[in-house]
Amino acid sequence: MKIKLLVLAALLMQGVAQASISQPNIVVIYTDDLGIGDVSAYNMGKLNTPSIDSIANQGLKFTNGYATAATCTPSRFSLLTGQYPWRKGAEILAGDAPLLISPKQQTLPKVLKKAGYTTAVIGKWHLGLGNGSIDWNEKNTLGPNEVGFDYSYIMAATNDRVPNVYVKNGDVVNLDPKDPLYVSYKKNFAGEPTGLDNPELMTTQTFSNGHYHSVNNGVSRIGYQKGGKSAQWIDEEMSDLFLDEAQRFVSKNKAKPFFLFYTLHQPHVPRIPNQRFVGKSGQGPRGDAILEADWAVGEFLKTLEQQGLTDNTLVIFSSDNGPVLDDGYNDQAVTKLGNHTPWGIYRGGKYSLFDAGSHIPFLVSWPGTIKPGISDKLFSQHDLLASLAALTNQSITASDSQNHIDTLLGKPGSARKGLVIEGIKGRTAYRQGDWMFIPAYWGPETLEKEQVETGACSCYQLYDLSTDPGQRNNLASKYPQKTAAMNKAYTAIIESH
Ligand code: NG6
Ligand code: CA
Repeated sequence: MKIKLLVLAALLMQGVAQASISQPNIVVIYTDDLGIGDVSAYNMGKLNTPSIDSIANQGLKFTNGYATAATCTPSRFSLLTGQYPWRKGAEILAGDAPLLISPKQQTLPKVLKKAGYTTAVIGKWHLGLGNGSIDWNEKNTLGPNEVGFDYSYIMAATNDRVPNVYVKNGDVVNLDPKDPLYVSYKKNFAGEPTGLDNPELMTTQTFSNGHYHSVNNGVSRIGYQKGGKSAQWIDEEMSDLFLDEAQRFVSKNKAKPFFLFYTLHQPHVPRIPNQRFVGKSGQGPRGDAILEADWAVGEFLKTLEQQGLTDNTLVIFSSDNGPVLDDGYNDQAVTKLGNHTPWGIYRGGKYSLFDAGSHIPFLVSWPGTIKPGISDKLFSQHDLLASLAALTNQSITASDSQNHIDTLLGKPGSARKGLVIEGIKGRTAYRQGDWMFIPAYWGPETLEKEQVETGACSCYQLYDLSTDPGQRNNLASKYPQKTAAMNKAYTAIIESH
Protein backbone atom coordinates (compact mmCIF):
# COMPACT_ATOMS: atom_id res chain seq x y z
CA MET A 1 0.00 0.00 0.00
CA LYS A 2 2.71 2.42 1.09
CA ILE A 3 4.77 1.61 -1.99
CA LYS A 4 1.75 2.09 -4.23
CA LEU A 5 1.13 5.49 -2.69
CA LEU A 6 4.75 6.44 -3.16
CA VAL A 7 4.59 5.37 -6.81
CA LEU A 8 1.40 7.37 -7.22
CA ALA A 9 2.99 10.41 -5.57
CA ALA A 10 6.04 10.06 -7.82
CA LEU A 11 3.83 9.83 -10.90
CA LEU A 12 1.85 12.85 -9.81
CA MET A 13 5.01 14.81 -9.18
CA GLN A 14 6.30 13.83 -12.59
CA GLY A 15 3.02 15.04 -14.04
CA VAL A 16 3.44 18.36 -12.28
CA ALA A 17 7.03 18.67 -13.45
CA GLN A 18 6.02 17.85 -17.00
CA ALA A 19 3.20 20.35 -16.89
CA SER A 20 5.54 23.09 -15.78
CA ILE A 21 7.96 22.20 -18.57
CA SER A 22 5.41 22.19 -21.37
CA GLN A 23 3.58 25.23 -20.06
CA PRO A 24 6.13 27.99 -19.66
CA ASN A 25 4.91 31.54 -19.73
CA ILE A 26 5.32 32.79 -23.28
CA VAL A 27 6.23 36.37 -24.12
CA VAL A 28 6.60 37.61 -27.68
CA ILE A 29 8.34 41.00 -27.65
CA TYR A 30 7.64 42.50 -31.05
CA THR A 31 9.26 45.72 -32.25
CA ASP A 32 8.10 47.85 -35.16
CA ASP A 33 10.50 48.39 -38.10
CA LEU A 34 13.61 47.30 -36.18
CA GLY A 35 16.34 46.03 -38.49
CA ILE A 36 18.58 43.04 -37.85
CA GLY A 37 21.55 45.44 -37.93
CA ASP A 38 19.96 47.56 -35.19
CA VAL A 39 20.47 44.74 -32.67
CA SER A 40 24.08 44.67 -31.53
CA ALA A 41 23.95 40.90 -30.85
CA TYR A 42 24.10 40.47 -34.63
CA ASN A 43 27.32 42.51 -34.91
CA MET A 44 26.16 44.16 -38.09
CA GLY A 45 25.69 47.78 -37.02
CA LYS A 46 26.89 50.49 -34.65
CA LEU A 47 24.11 50.83 -32.06
CA ASN A 48 24.40 49.22 -28.64
CA THR A 49 21.36 47.26 -27.43
CA PRO A 50 22.56 45.42 -24.29
CA SER A 51 19.13 44.41 -22.98
CA ILE A 52 17.94 42.90 -26.25
CA ASP A 53 21.36 41.24 -26.57
CA SER A 54 20.87 39.63 -23.15
CA ILE A 55 18.10 37.49 -24.67
CA ALA A 56 20.59 36.29 -27.29
CA ASN A 57 23.29 35.73 -24.69
CA GLN A 58 21.16 33.46 -22.55
CA GLY A 59 19.32 31.88 -25.47
CA LEU A 60 19.36 31.33 -29.19
CA LYS A 61 20.23 33.87 -31.85
CA PHE A 62 18.56 32.91 -35.12
CA THR A 63 20.42 34.10 -38.17
CA ASN A 64 17.65 33.04 -40.55
CA GLY A 65 14.54 34.27 -38.76
CA TYR A 66 11.81 35.82 -40.92
CA ALA A 67 8.62 37.80 -40.71
CA THR A 68 6.26 36.72 -43.48
CA ALA A 69 6.16 40.26 -44.88
CA ALA A 70 8.06 43.52 -45.14
CA THR A 71 5.21 45.56 -43.62
CA CYS A 72 3.31 45.56 -40.39
CA THR A 73 -0.28 44.37 -40.79
CA PRO A 74 0.61 41.38 -42.99
CA SER A 75 3.36 40.16 -40.63
CA ARG A 76 1.21 40.56 -37.52
CA PHE A 77 -1.69 38.82 -39.21
CA SER A 78 0.55 35.83 -39.97
CA LEU A 79 2.12 35.65 -36.55
CA LEU A 80 -1.28 35.53 -34.88
CA THR A 81 -3.14 33.29 -37.36
CA GLY A 82 -0.45 31.05 -38.85
CA GLN A 83 -1.74 31.97 -42.30
CA TYR A 84 0.26 33.63 -45.06
CA PRO A 85 -0.91 37.27 -45.35
CA TRP A 86 -1.39 37.22 -49.13
CA ARG A 87 -4.00 34.47 -48.77
CA LYS A 88 -6.08 37.08 -46.97
CA GLY A 89 -4.98 40.06 -49.09
CA ALA A 90 -3.67 41.72 -45.91
CA GLU A 91 -2.33 45.24 -46.56
CA ILE A 92 -1.22 48.11 -44.29
CA LEU A 93 -4.47 49.14 -42.59
CA ALA A 94 -5.95 52.56 -41.89
CA GLY A 95 -6.72 53.38 -38.26
CA ASP A 96 -10.46 52.88 -38.73
CA ALA A 97 -10.21 49.66 -40.75
CA PRO A 98 -12.37 46.72 -39.69
CA LEU A 99 -10.93 43.76 -37.81
CA LEU A 100 -8.88 41.69 -40.27
CA ILE A 101 -8.94 38.44 -38.30
CA SER A 102 -12.25 36.63 -38.24
CA PRO A 103 -13.47 35.86 -34.72
CA LYS A 104 -14.01 32.32 -36.04
CA GLN A 105 -10.40 31.99 -37.14
CA GLN A 106 -7.77 29.97 -35.31
CA THR A 107 -5.26 32.22 -33.55
CA LEU A 108 -2.20 31.78 -31.40
CA PRO A 109 -3.80 33.33 -28.29
CA LYS A 110 -6.91 31.15 -28.73
CA VAL A 111 -4.76 28.03 -28.94
CA LEU A 112 -2.88 29.03 -25.80
CA LYS A 113 -6.12 29.88 -24.01
CA LYS A 114 -7.26 26.31 -24.64
CA ALA A 115 -4.05 25.21 -22.95
CA GLY A 116 -5.03 27.25 -19.89
CA TYR A 117 -3.04 30.42 -20.56
CA THR A 118 -4.14 33.93 -19.68
CA THR A 119 -3.47 36.03 -22.77
CA ALA A 120 -2.79 39.71 -23.42
CA VAL A 121 -1.71 42.09 -26.15
CA ILE A 122 -0.09 45.33 -25.02
CA GLY A 123 1.17 47.89 -27.54
CA LYS A 124 0.61 48.28 -31.25
CA TRP A 125 -2.29 46.35 -32.80
CA HIS A 126 -2.75 47.42 -36.47
CA LEU A 127 -5.08 44.55 -37.33
CA GLY A 128 -8.29 46.56 -37.46
CA LEU A 129 -11.15 47.06 -35.02
CA GLY A 130 -14.91 46.80 -35.37
CA ASN A 131 -16.88 46.03 -38.51
CA GLY A 132 -16.11 49.10 -40.61
CA SER A 133 -18.23 51.74 -38.87
CA ILE A 134 -16.62 51.92 -35.47
CA ASP A 135 -17.99 54.41 -32.93
CA TRP A 136 -15.02 55.35 -30.76
CA ASN A 137 -17.34 56.58 -28.02
CA GLU A 138 -18.88 53.16 -27.46
CA LYS A 139 -17.25 49.95 -26.29
CA ASN A 140 -15.86 48.13 -29.33
CA THR A 141 -16.72 44.44 -29.28
CA LEU A 142 -14.78 43.34 -32.33
CA GLY A 143 -11.06 43.48 -31.63
CA PRO A 144 -8.24 41.67 -29.83
CA ASN A 145 -10.54 40.41 -27.07
CA GLU A 146 -12.70 38.67 -29.66
CA VAL A 147 -9.80 36.83 -31.32
CA GLY A 148 -8.24 35.31 -28.23
CA PHE A 149 -6.84 37.98 -25.92
CA ASP A 150 -8.19 38.12 -22.36
CA TYR A 151 -6.70 41.57 -21.94
CA SER A 152 -5.80 44.25 -24.45
CA TYR A 153 -4.23 47.66 -24.08
CA ILE A 154 -3.44 48.89 -27.55
CA MET A 155 -3.06 51.69 -30.00
CA ALA A 156 -5.44 50.89 -32.83
CA ALA A 157 -3.03 51.16 -35.74
CA THR A 158 0.34 52.94 -35.78
CA ASN A 159 1.77 55.96 -34.01
CA ASP A 160 1.52 57.96 -37.25
CA ARG A 161 -2.19 57.21 -37.77
CA VAL A 162 -5.32 58.50 -36.07
CA PRO A 163 -6.93 57.94 -33.67
CA ASN A 164 -4.09 58.87 -31.31
CA VAL A 165 -5.67 57.15 -28.34
CA TYR A 166 -5.23 53.95 -26.37
CA VAL A 167 -7.96 51.34 -26.38
CA LYS A 168 -8.30 49.12 -23.32
CA ASN A 169 -10.52 46.06 -23.73
CA GLY A 170 -12.54 47.92 -26.36
CA ASP A 171 -12.84 51.27 -24.56
CA VAL A 172 -10.92 54.42 -25.45
CA VAL A 173 -8.88 55.25 -22.34
CA ASN A 174 -9.53 58.62 -20.61
CA LEU A 175 -12.26 59.63 -23.03
CA ASP A 176 -14.43 62.46 -21.75
CA PRO A 177 -18.02 61.80 -22.87
CA LYS A 178 -18.49 65.57 -23.11
CA ASP A 179 -15.82 65.69 -25.82
CA PRO A 180 -16.57 62.74 -28.10
CA LEU A 181 -13.94 61.38 -30.53
CA TYR A 182 -14.57 61.31 -34.27
CA VAL A 183 -12.28 59.74 -36.87
CA SER A 184 -12.27 59.84 -40.66
CA TYR A 185 -9.87 58.74 -43.35
CA LYS A 186 -11.93 60.47 -46.04
CA LYS A 187 -12.23 64.12 -45.12
CA ASN A 188 -11.38 66.60 -42.41
CA PHE A 189 -13.85 67.82 -39.83
CA ALA A 190 -14.85 71.46 -40.29
CA GLY A 191 -12.49 73.86 -38.58
CA GLU A 192 -9.92 71.26 -37.51
CA PRO A 193 -6.28 72.16 -38.24
CA THR A 194 -4.02 69.97 -40.38
CA GLY A 195 -0.28 69.71 -40.86
CA LEU A 196 -0.68 71.00 -44.39
CA ASP A 197 -2.67 74.13 -43.47
CA ASN A 198 -1.12 74.88 -40.08
CA PRO A 199 2.63 74.28 -40.26
CA GLU A 200 3.04 76.48 -37.15
CA LEU A 201 1.50 73.62 -35.11
CA MET A 202 4.31 71.22 -36.06
CA THR A 203 6.35 71.98 -32.96
CA THR A 204 7.66 68.45 -32.30
CA GLN A 205 8.40 67.11 -35.78
CA THR A 206 7.58 68.05 -39.36
CA PHE A 207 6.52 65.69 -42.13
CA SER A 208 8.58 64.87 -45.20
CA ASN A 209 6.11 62.66 -47.05
CA GLY A 210 2.38 62.17 -46.43
CA HIS A 211 1.44 62.54 -42.74
CA TYR A 212 -0.08 66.00 -43.20
CA HIS A 213 -3.53 65.53 -41.71
CA SER A 214 -4.65 65.94 -38.07
CA VAL A 215 -2.24 67.29 -35.52
CA ASN A 216 -1.61 65.90 -32.05
CA ASN A 217 1.28 66.68 -29.71
CA GLY A 218 2.97 68.93 -32.28
CA VAL A 219 3.00 66.24 -34.99
CA SER A 220 0.65 65.76 -37.93
CA ARG A 221 -0.51 62.23 -38.72
CA ILE A 222 -2.33 60.18 -41.35
CA GLY A 223 -6.10 60.60 -41.13
CA TYR A 224 -8.45 63.08 -39.47
CA GLN A 225 -9.66 63.18 -35.91
CA LYS A 226 -11.75 65.55 -33.88
CA GLY A 227 -12.43 65.76 -30.16
CA GLY A 228 -11.38 63.18 -27.60
CA LYS A 229 -8.72 65.65 -26.44
CA SER A 230 -8.32 64.16 -22.95
CA ALA A 231 -7.64 60.75 -24.51
CA GLN A 232 -4.96 61.84 -27.01
CA TRP A 233 -1.61 60.24 -26.34
CA ILE A 234 1.67 61.98 -25.69
CA ASP A 235 4.30 60.23 -27.79
CA GLU A 236 7.08 60.80 -25.24
CA GLU A 237 5.13 58.76 -22.67
CA MET A 238 4.09 55.85 -24.87
CA SER A 239 7.05 53.56 -24.19
CA ASP A 240 6.81 53.89 -20.42
CA LEU A 241 3.08 53.36 -20.54
CA PHE A 242 3.22 50.11 -22.54
CA LEU A 243 6.09 48.89 -20.33
CA ASP A 244 4.09 49.64 -17.20
CA GLU A 245 1.08 47.78 -18.61
CA ALA A 246 3.26 44.79 -19.56
CA GLN A 247 4.86 44.69 -16.10
CA ARG A 248 1.48 44.90 -14.39
CA PHE A 249 0.06 42.10 -16.51
CA VAL A 250 2.98 39.84 -15.59
CA SER A 251 2.79 40.62 -11.88
CA LYS A 252 -0.95 40.10 -11.80
CA ASN A 253 -0.96 36.84 -13.75
CA LYS A 254 2.15 35.08 -12.52
CA ALA A 255 0.26 32.32 -10.68
CA LYS A 256 -0.91 30.71 -13.92
CA PRO A 257 0.80 30.39 -17.31
CA PHE A 258 0.42 33.52 -19.39
CA PHE A 259 0.97 34.56 -22.98
CA LEU A 260 1.91 38.18 -23.54
CA PHE A 261 2.23 39.78 -26.97
CA TYR A 262 4.20 42.91 -26.03
CA THR A 263 4.25 44.99 -29.20
CA LEU A 264 6.55 47.99 -28.90
CA HIS A 265 5.96 50.99 -31.18
CA GLN A 266 9.66 51.77 -31.70
CA PRO A 267 11.34 52.66 -34.00
CA HIS A 268 8.30 53.34 -36.24
CA VAL A 269 7.67 56.97 -37.18
CA PRO A 270 7.11 59.45 -35.66
CA ARG A 271 10.18 58.68 -33.55
CA ILE A 272 9.64 60.69 -30.40
CA PRO A 273 11.36 59.04 -27.45
CA ASN A 274 11.15 60.22 -23.88
CA GLN A 275 13.49 63.09 -22.97
CA ARG A 276 15.64 60.57 -21.01
CA PHE A 277 16.82 59.10 -24.33
CA VAL A 278 17.12 62.22 -26.45
CA GLY A 279 20.65 62.55 -27.84
CA LYS A 280 21.79 59.23 -26.36
CA SER A 281 22.51 57.38 -29.59
CA GLY A 282 24.20 60.15 -31.54
CA GLN A 283 21.98 59.04 -34.45
CA GLY A 284 19.01 61.32 -33.83
CA PRO A 285 15.50 60.21 -32.89
CA ARG A 286 15.61 56.85 -34.70
CA GLY A 287 18.63 55.64 -32.75
CA ASP A 288 17.33 57.22 -29.54
CA ALA A 289 13.98 55.44 -29.96
CA ILE A 290 15.81 52.12 -30.34
CA LEU A 291 17.76 52.77 -27.14
CA GLU A 292 14.47 53.58 -25.43
CA ALA A 293 13.02 50.27 -26.66
CA ASP A 294 16.12 48.44 -25.48
CA TRP A 295 15.76 50.00 -22.04
CA ALA A 296 12.08 48.98 -21.89
CA VAL A 297 13.00 45.41 -22.82
CA GLY A 298 15.59 45.42 -20.02
CA GLU A 299 13.08 46.69 -17.46
CA PHE A 300 10.58 44.10 -18.60
CA LEU A 301 13.12 41.28 -18.25
CA LYS A 302 13.95 42.61 -14.76
CA THR A 303 10.29 42.25 -13.84
CA LEU A 304 10.32 38.60 -14.92
CA GLU A 305 13.42 38.12 -12.77
CA GLN A 306 11.95 39.92 -9.74
CA GLN A 307 8.79 37.82 -9.98
CA GLY A 308 10.88 34.64 -10.10
CA LEU A 309 9.62 33.82 -13.59
CA THR A 310 12.78 33.92 -15.69
CA ASP A 311 13.40 30.16 -15.73
CA ASN A 312 9.82 29.37 -16.57
CA THR A 313 9.34 31.92 -19.32
CA LEU A 314 9.97 31.47 -23.01
CA VAL A 315 10.90 34.90 -24.38
CA ILE A 316 10.81 35.48 -28.13
CA PHE A 317 12.11 38.79 -29.45
CA SER A 318 11.60 39.92 -33.02
CA SER A 319 10.47 42.68 -35.39
CA ASP A 320 7.48 42.93 -37.74
CA ASN A 321 9.55 44.03 -40.73
CA GLY A 322 12.90 45.48 -41.67
CA PRO A 323 14.21 49.00 -41.23
CA VAL A 324 13.54 52.25 -43.07
CA LEU A 325 15.16 55.64 -42.54
CA ASP A 326 12.91 58.39 -43.94
CA ASP A 327 9.41 56.99 -43.49
CA GLY A 328 7.63 60.33 -43.72
CA TYR A 329 9.07 62.70 -41.09
CA ASN A 330 12.10 65.01 -40.98
CA ASP A 331 13.77 63.26 -38.07
CA GLN A 332 17.44 63.15 -39.11
CA ALA A 333 17.35 59.39 -39.60
CA VAL A 334 19.26 59.78 -42.86
CA THR A 335 21.56 62.66 -41.97
CA LYS A 336 22.65 61.30 -38.59
CA LEU A 337 23.00 57.64 -39.55
CA GLY A 338 26.79 57.77 -39.82
CA ASN A 339 28.17 54.32 -40.59
CA HIS A 340 25.37 52.42 -38.83
CA THR A 341 23.68 49.78 -41.03
CA PRO A 342 20.15 48.92 -39.77
CA TRP A 343 19.70 46.39 -42.61
CA GLY A 344 22.90 44.59 -41.64
CA ILE A 345 24.42 42.56 -44.45
CA TYR A 346 21.15 42.33 -46.35
CA ARG A 347 19.75 44.30 -49.27
CA GLY A 348 16.67 46.53 -49.24
CA GLY A 349 14.62 47.35 -46.15
CA LYS A 350 11.02 47.79 -45.05
CA TYR A 351 8.66 47.32 -48.05
CA SER A 352 11.29 45.32 -49.93
CA LEU A 353 11.27 41.87 -51.48
CA PHE A 354 15.00 41.83 -50.94
CA ASP A 355 15.96 40.18 -47.70
CA ALA A 356 16.25 43.17 -45.37
CA GLY A 357 12.48 43.59 -45.70
CA SER A 358 11.63 40.43 -43.80
CA HIS A 359 14.91 38.88 -42.60
CA ILE A 360 14.61 40.24 -39.10
CA PRO A 361 16.19 39.83 -35.65
CA PHE A 362 14.86 36.70 -33.98
CA LEU A 363 15.99 35.75 -30.48
CA VAL A 364 14.60 33.10 -28.17
CA SER A 365 15.43 32.39 -24.54
CA TRP A 366 14.19 29.97 -21.90
CA PRO A 367 16.96 29.63 -19.34
CA GLY A 368 17.61 26.05 -18.28
CA THR A 369 15.73 24.65 -21.26
CA ILE A 370 17.26 26.35 -24.28
CA LYS A 371 21.02 25.98 -24.53
CA PRO A 372 22.63 29.30 -25.47
CA GLY A 373 23.96 29.42 -29.01
CA ILE A 374 23.35 30.42 -32.59
CA SER A 375 20.90 28.75 -34.95
CA ASP A 376 21.16 29.20 -38.69
CA LYS A 377 17.99 27.20 -39.31
CA LEU A 378 15.16 28.83 -41.20
CA PHE A 379 12.34 29.93 -38.89
CA SER A 380 9.30 32.01 -39.76
CA GLN A 381 7.15 33.92 -37.29
CA HIS A 382 4.01 32.24 -38.60
CA ASP A 383 5.37 28.90 -37.38
CA LEU A 384 4.94 30.07 -33.80
CA LEU A 385 1.30 29.01 -33.91
CA ALA A 386 1.93 25.34 -34.74
CA SER A 387 5.15 25.19 -32.72
CA LEU A 388 3.67 26.64 -29.54
CA ALA A 389 0.56 24.49 -30.00
CA ALA A 390 2.88 21.47 -30.04
CA LEU A 391 4.74 22.72 -26.98
CA THR A 392 1.51 23.09 -25.02
CA ASN A 393 -0.05 19.90 -26.38
CA GLN A 394 -2.83 21.53 -28.34
CA SER A 395 -4.25 20.25 -31.60
CA ILE A 396 -4.77 22.78 -34.38
CA THR A 397 -6.42 22.84 -37.77
CA ALA A 398 -4.20 22.82 -40.86
CA SER A 399 -2.74 26.17 -41.92
CA ASP A 400 0.47 27.52 -43.41
CA SER A 401 2.03 27.28 -39.95
CA GLN A 402 4.42 24.36 -39.42
CA ASN A 403 5.46 22.81 -36.15
CA HIS A 404 9.17 23.47 -35.67
CA ILE A 405 9.24 23.50 -31.89
CA ASP A 406 12.55 21.60 -31.86
CA THR A 407 14.14 24.26 -34.04
CA LEU A 408 12.67 26.97 -31.84
CA LEU A 409 14.15 25.37 -28.72
CA GLY A 410 17.51 24.66 -30.37
CA LYS A 411 17.09 20.88 -30.47
CA PRO A 412 17.98 18.68 -33.43
CA GLY A 413 15.10 18.17 -35.81
CA SER A 414 13.91 19.14 -39.22
CA ALA A 415 13.49 22.84 -39.98
CA ARG A 416 11.25 24.67 -42.44
CA LYS A 417 12.41 24.03 -46.01
CA GLY A 418 10.64 26.72 -47.99
CA LEU A 419 9.15 30.11 -47.16
CA VAL A 420 7.17 32.67 -49.13
CA ILE A 421 7.87 36.27 -48.13
CA GLU A 422 5.94 39.38 -49.12
CA GLY A 423 7.13 42.86 -50.06
CA ILE A 424 4.35 45.33 -50.85
CA LYS A 425 1.24 45.13 -53.02
CA GLY A 426 0.90 41.41 -52.40
CA ARG A 427 4.13 40.73 -54.27
CA THR A 428 5.93 37.67 -53.02
CA ALA A 429 9.22 35.81 -53.32
CA TYR A 430 10.32 32.34 -52.29
CA ARG A 431 13.20 31.04 -50.23
CA GLN A 432 14.14 27.37 -50.30
CA GLY A 433 17.25 26.28 -48.45
CA ASP A 434 19.78 29.00 -49.18
CA TRP A 435 18.19 30.01 -52.48
CA MET A 436 15.93 33.01 -52.95
CA PHE A 437 13.76 33.30 -56.02
CA ILE A 438 12.03 36.57 -56.92
CA PRO A 439 9.54 36.40 -59.79
CA ALA A 440 9.46 39.12 -62.42
CA TYR A 441 7.60 42.26 -61.34
CA TRP A 442 7.20 45.52 -63.19
CA GLY A 443 7.34 48.84 -61.38
CA PRO A 444 9.87 51.10 -59.69
CA GLU A 445 13.05 49.45 -58.49
CA THR A 446 13.36 52.03 -55.71
CA LEU A 447 10.75 53.78 -53.56
CA GLU A 448 11.81 57.33 -54.23
CA LYS A 449 10.88 58.98 -50.92
CA GLU A 450 11.91 56.13 -48.65
CA GLN A 451 14.98 55.31 -50.77
CA VAL A 452 14.35 51.59 -50.39
CA GLU A 453 14.91 49.09 -53.19
CA THR A 454 11.66 47.24 -53.80
CA GLY A 455 13.23 44.12 -55.31
CA ALA A 456 11.10 44.55 -58.45
CA CYS A 457 12.74 43.69 -61.76
CA SER A 458 11.23 42.69 -65.08
CA CYS A 459 13.58 39.71 -64.95
CA TYR A 460 13.64 36.58 -62.78
CA GLN A 461 16.02 36.84 -59.84
CA LEU A 462 17.82 33.97 -58.15
CA TYR A 463 20.30 34.43 -55.32
CA ASP A 464 22.44 32.04 -53.35
CA LEU A 465 22.18 33.50 -49.86
CA SER A 466 24.93 31.24 -48.50
CA THR A 467 27.57 33.04 -50.55
CA ASP A 468 25.68 36.22 -51.45
CA PRO A 469 23.49 37.35 -48.53
CA GLY A 470 23.53 40.88 -49.97
CA GLN A 471 21.78 39.63 -53.14
CA ARG A 472 24.15 41.31 -55.58
CA ASN A 473 24.69 38.41 -57.96
CA ASN A 474 21.57 37.39 -59.89
CA LEU A 475 22.12 33.75 -60.91
CA ALA A 476 18.82 33.26 -62.75
CA SER A 477 20.30 33.11 -66.24
CA LYS A 478 23.30 31.09 -65.08
CA TYR A 479 21.04 28.43 -63.50
CA PRO A 480 17.85 28.31 -65.61
CA GLN A 481 16.86 24.86 -64.36
CA LYS A 482 17.18 25.86 -60.71
CA THR A 483 15.21 29.01 -61.46
CA ALA A 484 12.45 27.00 -63.14
CA ALA A 485 12.34 24.53 -60.24
CA MET A 486 12.10 27.36 -57.70
CA ASN A 487 9.35 29.00 -59.76
CA LYS A 488 7.43 25.73 -59.83
CA ALA A 489 7.71 25.14 -56.07
CA TYR A 490 6.77 28.77 -55.39
CA THR A 491 3.74 28.63 -57.70
CA ALA A 492 2.54 25.41 -56.06
CA ILE A 493 2.46 27.13 -52.64
CA ILE A 494 0.81 30.27 -53.98
CA GLU A 495 -1.87 28.23 -55.71
CA SER A 496 -2.46 25.81 -52.83
CA HIS A 497 -5.42 26.05 -50.40
C1 NG6 B 1 3.05 53.99 -45.11
C2 NG6 B 1 3.45 55.29 -44.45
C3 NG6 B 1 4.55 55.00 -43.48
C4 NG6 B 1 4.15 53.91 -42.50
C5 NG6 B 1 3.68 52.68 -43.25
C6 NG6 B 1 3.15 51.60 -42.36
C7 NG6 B 1 3.23 57.32 -45.85
C8 NG6 B 1 3.85 58.18 -46.90
N1 NG6 B 1 3.92 56.25 -45.46
O1 NG6 B 1 1.99 54.20 -45.99
O2 NG6 B 1 4.90 56.16 -42.79
O3 NG6 B 1 3.11 54.36 -41.67
O4 NG6 B 1 2.64 53.03 -44.16
O5 NG6 B 1 4.14 51.07 -41.58
O6 NG6 B 1 2.12 57.61 -45.38
S1 NG6 B 1 3.91 49.68 -40.89
O7 NG6 B 1 5.15 49.37 -40.21
O8 NG6 B 1 2.82 49.85 -39.98
O9 NG6 B 1 3.63 48.72 -41.94
CA1 CA C 1 6.27 47.80 -38.97
